[in-house]
Amino acid sequence: MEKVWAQRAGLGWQGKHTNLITRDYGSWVFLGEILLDVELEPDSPFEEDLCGSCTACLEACPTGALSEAYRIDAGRCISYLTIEHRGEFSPEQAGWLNGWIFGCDICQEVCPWNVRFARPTVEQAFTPREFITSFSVDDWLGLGEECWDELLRGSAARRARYNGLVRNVRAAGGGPSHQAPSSG
Ligand code: B12
Ligand code: SF4
Ligand code: SF4
Repeated sequence: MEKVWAQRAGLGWQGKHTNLITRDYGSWVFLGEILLDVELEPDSPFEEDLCGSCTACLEACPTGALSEAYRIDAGRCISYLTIEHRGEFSPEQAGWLNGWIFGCDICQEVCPWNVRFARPTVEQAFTPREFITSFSVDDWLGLGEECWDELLRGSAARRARYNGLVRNVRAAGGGPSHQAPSSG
């Protein structure tokens, strides 16, 4: 329950897309914990909800996973489907990918807190590997398991496994392509 603990530790609030949003960086942050055997003075919980009347994420989600504010239907979320789902997609699920082959950031791309405050990381380990940004659908589909193993060594993207990635590319390649919103 990292989002709940982060809110209690004063880092921010859970937005209507359910991710934790910080005032300073928006929601494109990872959450982590350090376990200590030292007594610390706790910070105050973050008590505000700064979503206000905005509903941009709810409107932008293409699958209906955010049909209700602050609640996610994980089974309809592209992130779940492309990373965690095992086995083939049903025809309905295959039509939901919107061009994404690993994870989905649509609800966070449209969030005004990210549009205004998100900053690229300076952490080298988080920068995308070059081939990922230049691969075409055919490159992905032509990638054998050995190459996949080599190229994605040490990457979180391995979580989808080789078969899952190929399944995702097939389904996403056939669907409408994703367009990032223009900034501002
Ligand atoms: C399971 C999981 C998923 C699932 C479900 C997502 C979800 N929103 O629940 C799937 C696979 C869909 C997913 C997707 C993504 N995830 Co994820 N995921 C997790 C994980 C491993 C566990 C979350 C969880 O289920 N916790 C347990 C439940 C019980 O907690 P909870 O949902 O917060 O619910 C509590 C309250 O919110 C409240 N509550 C919840 N529902 C309701 C309903 C009612 C009626 C009420 C009263 C209360 C209530 O009560 C609960 C108990 O206090 C966390 C890491 C972690 N260990 O916490 C990352 C985590 C949440 N994921 C993260 C990320 C980055 C993503 C993606 C952006 C990845 C991507 N690019 O594709 C997407 C975003 C999708 C989205 N819109 O949320 C980050 C979020 C960072 C942030 N700023 O918040 C986390 C924290 C990982 C990390 N360490 O950085 N994820
Ligand atoms: S990550 Fe994508 S599919 Fe999941 S809730 Fe956000 S916009 Fe919807
Ligand atoms: S898009 Fe709007 S409603 Fe959704 S989390 Fe961001 S501020 Fe909140």
